[in-house]
Amino acid sequence: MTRIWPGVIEHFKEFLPISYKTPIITLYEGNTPIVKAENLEYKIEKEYGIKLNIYLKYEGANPTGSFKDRGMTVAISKAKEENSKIIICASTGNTSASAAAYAAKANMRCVVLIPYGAIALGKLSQAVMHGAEVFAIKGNFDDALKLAKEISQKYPIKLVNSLNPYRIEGQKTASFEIIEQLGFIPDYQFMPVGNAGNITAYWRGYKEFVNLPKETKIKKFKVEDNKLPKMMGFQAKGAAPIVLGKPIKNPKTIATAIRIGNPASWKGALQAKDESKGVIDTVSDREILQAYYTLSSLEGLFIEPASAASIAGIIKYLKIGYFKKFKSSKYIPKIVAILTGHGLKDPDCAIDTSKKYVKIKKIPPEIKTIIKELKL
Ligand code: AN7
Repeated sequence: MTRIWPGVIEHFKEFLPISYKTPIITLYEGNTPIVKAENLEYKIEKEYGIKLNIYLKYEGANPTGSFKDRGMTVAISKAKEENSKIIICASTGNTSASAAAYAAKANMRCVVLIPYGAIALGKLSQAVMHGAEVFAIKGNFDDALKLAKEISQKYPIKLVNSLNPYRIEGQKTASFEIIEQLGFIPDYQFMPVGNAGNITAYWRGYKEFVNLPKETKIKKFKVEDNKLPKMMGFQAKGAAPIVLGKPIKNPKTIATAIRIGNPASWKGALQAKDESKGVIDTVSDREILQAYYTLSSLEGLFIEPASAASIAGIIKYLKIGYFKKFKSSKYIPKIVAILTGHGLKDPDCAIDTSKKYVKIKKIPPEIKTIIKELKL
C-alpha cells in the first residue's frame, strides 16, 4: 500500500461497485499525466489562425502502457471476489496485456485470443511474459470476441472484455480524474473509437460527475462546473462501422488496436455522440500516421498509432472549419485529447513511420563526421 497514489479503486471507491469484501487487485494504475500541448497549440495557431487549449491525457503512463488498466483493476478484483480462477479476453493487444498482468497479480489463469499476425509486438510480448495462455486465431478481432464470449458462457471462465460491466465502471474514472486534475470540465474530448467501450465509459463518467451533489463536487474535486463536454470519437477510415452504420467484415487500418468491424459498445458510442452533440467520424491512415509523428516529435509523449486518431481528429476538424467560430471570439476552447496507449507498444510502426521524417545515418566512429553532418 502506498500513501501517495493508491490506484483507481481506492481513490474513486465511492463511485465504484466495490464493497469491504472486494479484494483490491491493483498495480497502482491511474493518476496519469495531463500535459498542456503548447508546441502543438503554437503550430495550430500559426497554420489555422485559431487558438486552442489542448490538454493531453497520457494514458500510456498506466502500468501496462494503456488505459485498459483502469477497467482491468475493477474487473479482476470483482472476478477475485466472485472466486473466479480463470479469465478470458479477445484483444487487439492492449486488453490482453492488461488482463495478463492483473491476472498474474491475482494468481489467476489468463486466456487470450488474438487475431493471428495482427497485434503489435510490444503487446504480445507483455501477454506472454505475464504468463497468459495465448491463442492466435485465424480470423480478426470480431471472430475472437465471439469465441471468447461463447467460451465464457459455457465454461467457468470469466470474460474481461468491456462486455464485462466492471470494465466500463473502472474506465469511467478517467473522466473524474481529468476534472480533478484540470479543475474544470473540458469543452471537447477527442478520442479513438474501436470496440467503443472507452467512449461509453468516459461519457458515463462525465454524466455521473455532473449529477453529483454540489457539495461532493466542491469538497472532493474543487469544481462546480456543470457543462458536459462534446464527445468527439474517431474511427480509422478502413474500420469505421459506426460511421458507416453497419458492421464491416474485413476491417483494415495501420492502427491495429482499433481494427474492429463490429464494436461491442456500438450503442454506447452513439449515445455519447447524440447526448453530447458530438461526432463519431473517420480519420484516414495517412492522417493517423501524420498525427502520430507530429505529436511524438512536438510534445515528447510517445503514443501508439490508434492514440494518434485523437490528434488526427483535431487536425481534421480544424481543416473542415469546425472551430472557425473561435477565430473571432475571445474564448479559447478547452480540448482534452485522450492518448490511449504508449508508443513502445508498436516499435515496428514507429520505425517505419519515422523513415519518412528522419534518416539514421551510418558513419565511421569519428567526431568530424558527426559535426559535419550536424551543420552547426
Ligand atoms: C491504444 O485491446 O480493443 O473503443 O482489445 O488499444 O474502448 O475499444 C483496444 C482498443 C484505443 C479503442 N486506443 O478503445 C483491445 C482493444 C488503444 C486501444 C482503443 C484501443 P475502445
